[in-house]
Amino acid sequence: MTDIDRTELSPQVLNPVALTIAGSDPSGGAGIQADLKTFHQFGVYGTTVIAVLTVQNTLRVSAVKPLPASLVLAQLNAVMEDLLPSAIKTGALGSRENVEAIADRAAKFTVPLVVDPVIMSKHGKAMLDEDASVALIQKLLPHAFLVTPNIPEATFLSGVEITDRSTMEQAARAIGEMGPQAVLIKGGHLEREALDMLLYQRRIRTFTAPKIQTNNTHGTGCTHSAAITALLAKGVGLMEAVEQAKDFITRAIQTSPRLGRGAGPVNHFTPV
Ligand code: PXL
Repeated sequence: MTDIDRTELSPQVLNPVALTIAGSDPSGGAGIQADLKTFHQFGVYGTTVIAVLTVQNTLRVSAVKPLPASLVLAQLNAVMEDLLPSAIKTGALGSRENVEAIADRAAKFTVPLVVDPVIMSKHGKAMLDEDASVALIQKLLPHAFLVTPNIPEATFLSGVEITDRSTMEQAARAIGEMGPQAVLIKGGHLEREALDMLLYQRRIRTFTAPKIQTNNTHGTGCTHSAAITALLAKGVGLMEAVEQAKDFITRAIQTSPRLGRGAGPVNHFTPV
């Protein structure tokens, strides 16, 4: 077998770059920290724009402090002029000003944008106020390639109460009308099975996994959407990316390391 001379390959091929614009979770399980660990696990070089600082651990979220939009944009400019991400995701953005500033820039992104519409933390703490949520719907979603709400977020965005496949599809189509090219509703909050539903090019596809009974699901949404973003950054097609990311997050929940005294993180060391 001949060795590949890695110096001949461009760094972009060896390590695609992904960017996350999100909130910091000092306990390391969610937000920017989860995104970076996930990008790394998929062999993707992670870059970050911090939009919100949270004070939290596995037991509680005690503060959510959005950064000024000027500072968020300055971070974004620093990354974008230099590192050329091939996929971008947003998580907790914290304020209407931040949502609008990012949406403005997203209009000019030429790579896929994954919007994880973080509105509420697992502990029920608001991560985005009403004003900012309206801006997210009206200004950011139209620039999204993919939006990845869980059931409560999909219900909030669409106004459809989701109880089964048919209402899930109704919600997905309603969110699709808001402008993203694709919608993935994640059914981890459903009772029987973790059924995710993807709407893409008007067609519905479902992805199922057994529901895992565990309290250790902190950062599941961030990790899941970061996995999809990493795969898109590597040039994997959407359907394949959604399927592979579902498999990754299922195994990451199954093997959660039981860290912390509350809702612990998923296993970011899960093999890809
Ligand atoms: O999982 C949503 C989420 C996203 N981003 C940050 C968070 C949380 C939930 O706690 O803290 C920073």
